[in-house]
Amino acid sequence: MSYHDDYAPSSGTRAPRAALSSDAPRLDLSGDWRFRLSSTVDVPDDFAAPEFDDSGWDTLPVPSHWPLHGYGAPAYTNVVYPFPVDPPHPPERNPTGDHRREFELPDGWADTATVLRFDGVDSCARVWLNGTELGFFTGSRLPTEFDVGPLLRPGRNVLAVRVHQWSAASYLEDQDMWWLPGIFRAVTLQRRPAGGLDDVFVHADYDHTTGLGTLRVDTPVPATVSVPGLGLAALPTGAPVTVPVSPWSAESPTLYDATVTTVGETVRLRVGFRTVSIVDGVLLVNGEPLALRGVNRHEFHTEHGRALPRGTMLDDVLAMKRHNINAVRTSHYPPDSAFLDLCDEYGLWVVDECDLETHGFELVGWRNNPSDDPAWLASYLDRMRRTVERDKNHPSIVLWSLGNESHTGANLAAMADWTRDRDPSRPVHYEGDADCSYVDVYSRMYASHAETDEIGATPGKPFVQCEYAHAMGNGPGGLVEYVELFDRHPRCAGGFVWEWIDHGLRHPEHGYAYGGDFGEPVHDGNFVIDGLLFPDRTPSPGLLDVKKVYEPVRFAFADDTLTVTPKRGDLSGLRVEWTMPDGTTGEFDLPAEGGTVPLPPVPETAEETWLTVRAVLAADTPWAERGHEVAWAQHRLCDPAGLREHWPGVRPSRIEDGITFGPGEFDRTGRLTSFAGFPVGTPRLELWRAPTDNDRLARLHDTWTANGLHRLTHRVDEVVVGQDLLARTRVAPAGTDRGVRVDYDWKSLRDGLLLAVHVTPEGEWPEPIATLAVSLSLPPTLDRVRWFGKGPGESYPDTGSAARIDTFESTVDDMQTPYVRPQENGRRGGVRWATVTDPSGRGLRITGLPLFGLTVRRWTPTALADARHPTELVPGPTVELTLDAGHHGIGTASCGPGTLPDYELFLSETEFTVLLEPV
Ligand code: IPT
Repeated sequence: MSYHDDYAPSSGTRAPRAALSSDAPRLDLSGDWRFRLSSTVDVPDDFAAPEFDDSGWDTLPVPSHWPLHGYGAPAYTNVVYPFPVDPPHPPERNPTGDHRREFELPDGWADTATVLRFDGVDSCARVWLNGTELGFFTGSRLPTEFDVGPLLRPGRNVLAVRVHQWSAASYLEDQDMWWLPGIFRAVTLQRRPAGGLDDVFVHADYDHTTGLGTLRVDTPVPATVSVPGLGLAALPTGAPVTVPVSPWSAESPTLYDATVTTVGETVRLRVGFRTVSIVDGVLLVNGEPLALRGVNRHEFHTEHGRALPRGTMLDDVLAMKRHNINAVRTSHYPPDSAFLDLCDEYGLWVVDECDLETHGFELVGWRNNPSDDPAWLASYLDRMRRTVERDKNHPSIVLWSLGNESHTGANLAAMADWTRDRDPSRPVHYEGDADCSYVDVYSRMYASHAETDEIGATPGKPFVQCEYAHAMGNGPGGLVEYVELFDRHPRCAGGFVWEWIDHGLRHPEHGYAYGGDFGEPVHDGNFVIDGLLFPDRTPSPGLLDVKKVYEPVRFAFADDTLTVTPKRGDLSGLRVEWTMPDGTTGEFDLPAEGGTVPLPPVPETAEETWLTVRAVLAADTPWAERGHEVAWAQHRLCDPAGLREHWPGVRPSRIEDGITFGPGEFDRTGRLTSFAGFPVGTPRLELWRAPTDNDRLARLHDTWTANGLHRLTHRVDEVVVGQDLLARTRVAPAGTDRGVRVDYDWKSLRDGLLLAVHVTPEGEWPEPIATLAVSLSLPPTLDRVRWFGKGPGESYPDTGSAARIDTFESTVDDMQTPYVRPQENGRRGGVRWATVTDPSGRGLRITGLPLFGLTVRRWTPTALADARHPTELVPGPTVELTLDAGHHGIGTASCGPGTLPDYELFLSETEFTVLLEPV
């Protein structure tokens, strides 16, 4: 057995310790390294010799993943291991990257203790300095240090690192993400001064009953601690001191700068005081119930994979704060420490998860799962120790998580025991411990609403949904109802949406790649595209919905009053203002704890009028500027009777080869051929949509295609030309006797034509349909859209919390949501009226009686369904206008529950009416 197929996690490494910001000199070894890739481990290791000639090698930036720099290719699998399950053996084809880096030792560094630190290498590395082997290590997202002082020499030094993509440790790293080997986090040399400080453990508790904080800093050698902001100077470490403090919370992340000093070294810390506790099954911080409104975050960058630029980490934190997200689960490994520093600084509750997942064993019935095999115990403990020791000083971390999807077993229990012993101040989380025999909180993933409700109502340990609301493609649906349950049940500490960002790798042909796009023989397709951010970090509609449902403010309207209450924190940093559609605005004066205020006067108007109330930042904060909208709500002030009058104006009349009726021209069979002078395709019934990921993975799509919804045929049975024009049709797919009677009843109204569509099912339709709509083809120049309804973004029956009612303007092209895998998207719900016009302003106006869903696109649902990437969507010769009376909800059945019963759509006898007028 050699090191890469051994159970042992490492050799020659130092004991894990806290990530510290020290005044001891350090040398960053990032930059261009020499690189050579081999396809097996079986290559001579002579390259480690300082005199080895690497002039024929390539250059590779470090940190990086070599498959993202043209060596081999990335591969994506979720659960399945991309190699035979035969632990601890990695596959024989084991891409091996040899890395070499020469560096000059800074003056004065020779003959002093020095540590070589790797913050992350995927997955197994063997290291030499100046030709002497230091050892090897595994644990891709965990830090490793070696003592190298005696090996350093003045002037030129040569570091050689051999990295294997696969190792025994790969069995412990089966997270749902791209397989991306490489030295992907920093490599540094850190001088260790004599009398230095190797480790620090900060204990900073807060007693909410007294307002006092207790600080104790433990150090392995005598040291002193100073916290100028608390008037503490040069106190000995190891002894507690109690002083009045402001506590740390995600809403108000007060940090105190501190220094810890020994004779040889000073370490800078940022201390946050908070106490995590569990009382009567409720998870508390500083005595307040914790309301985790979280997301799962993988480290991902479309070009750099998990080698994240610093700026990207800040972008993530700012985007989370701006979208009312207050918690992160670091799925499924500790992130770069710099990210945790940002969580401390900006305020996010963190569940810090160990780098562990053995999910692929599920596919072999969990046989030989490492979690219960003593051979792996040392590796499990090693991973947890490296997690906790590195991250123990972050106030943002409120739970330790043992890992993800590794079933259960004694090794996990041992990790939990060790953790509790080392750090009793934070509860332990692990979703796989179903009966909570070794964890402190009950955790589930994708529990349905009904189950969440039931768990919430049953006494027990605090309940966390470590994953819920799978944000794959269009969706997630059902968010509002989840958050209502979290708000309702004290036992529910909240949850973490799966997941933060689509892992779409930039690709020259496809735009963004997902599984299979690099020719992987085994892969899981676009299951890696399930984030709230698109791969380039633009927010998806799902993130905007999350922002709405995670709002920290509640608005409740009564007849002529509004009650505003904080859901988290208080209102002190917010200004609550109102606007009317006519532009009048005002401000409410509210105390920090909230209150009730009278509504502004109702304007005199016959139009439907909505009052919009917004809570915005009253002053700049570190994460957003003054005026940033935190929460909002709308209230209808005037609801006009609607358009009910019907007066016969012109009558339809037969002409030579068709029928003319007001602005409409019809063929002899009653099919609309032009409207207001524009050639159009007649309205035709639609029952299908291009499947969303949720539809596909729930097999709802299979039901729809089996039922032929995507291949309806249309037959005209009768045309009646009288006062009105009535075309009676039957719509049905081939091969079945089920069908739909559809009567298109055209009447003259105002300048236009009122179309009433009567739908009557024939035969049994027991399964849901995708939509109930009519589509018309318009000339491609009609691409300007204005509407009064929900917007500006898309909404479906169970999504679109972020959409508000207003008048919006856009274009057909801008109304498409660019899901990485094309699917149904871009519908605007609750539309009262819309105009679709050409650049000169001519076109048609559609008025709903009362409301409709509006979709416009340059391709058919079939083209949308067939495309695997947006680059395959080619504009067709028409603009397809779809007016719907309903859609089946979106749900989250790609992983989790489907559409809630309230949002299901079944075919039943229906009539829906729109008025078409020329513009
Ligand atoms: C769950 C995983 O924990 C997560 O990593 C991700 O794969 C997610 O599914 C789906 O995207 S596990 C699943 C079996 C519930």
